[in-house]
Amino acid sequence: MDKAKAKELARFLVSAEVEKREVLRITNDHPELTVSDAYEIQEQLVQIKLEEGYNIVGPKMGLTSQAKMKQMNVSEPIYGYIFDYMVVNGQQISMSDFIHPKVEAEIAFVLGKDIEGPGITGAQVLAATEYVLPALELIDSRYENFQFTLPDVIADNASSSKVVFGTTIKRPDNMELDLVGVTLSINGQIKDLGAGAAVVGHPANSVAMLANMLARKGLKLKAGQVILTGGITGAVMLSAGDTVSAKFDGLGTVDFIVKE
Ligand code: 0L1
Ligand code: MG
Repeated sequence: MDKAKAKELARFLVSAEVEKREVLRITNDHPELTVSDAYEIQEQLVQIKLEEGYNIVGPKMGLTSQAKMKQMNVSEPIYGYIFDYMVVNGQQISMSDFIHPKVEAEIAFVLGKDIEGPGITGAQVLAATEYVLPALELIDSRYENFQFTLPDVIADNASSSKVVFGTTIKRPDNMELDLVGVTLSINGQIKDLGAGAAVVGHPANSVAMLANMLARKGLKLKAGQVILTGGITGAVMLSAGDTVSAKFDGLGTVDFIVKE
């Protein structure tokens, strides 16, 4: 795709994010957009954020559950990026910072050394991991009614919006992360639950797939980055007044409240 066009579409999506305004899918006007074009738009979006002075906290994986992959008719997850301005300080978010947020419970990885694909395995990821921690990711598609095609959502930085990290950190050595159970409750009611295995069989597999996908672009995972591996639970819509709490076996809880 023409670089100028990719930049124009990235600017369109950034302005929708900044103005918290839902927009029509970019594939409405550009039905020819491929997945590769979409990643070029995402790269331009990342470049805009970096030029604005924001920093990358780490990449994230999306569409890692069988259900989401089936729904989007894909066999591979997608990736996007979490920036420093997306990290919630404290335990409160405001509806006015979003268009139509949803929350999903995830396990995040922090690597102790760089990992470069291709051919990376989950076992190699675990050996290179410094620690894991629980997280609640807030996704907020910029598209009308949270509906999109695969190129749309990739261009839109995989719906990334905010993230609330938990404070429990654990080395993964003695944990079976695929067996870690998670409940996601809103206002005291369990809305969804799952186990780490919901994330492409094991959250470390998700990081390995990410390393291998980035390698196609000549990129690698870097030590110190915080990597979101994908939803263990489904994504649940939020409303003002909600109290959100996720319990992770062996990894504590992550809580926040939703203000107007
Ligand atoms: O983090 C995610 O899994 C989001 C991926 C994009 C699809 C969505 O917005 O549900
Ligand atoms: Mg996610």
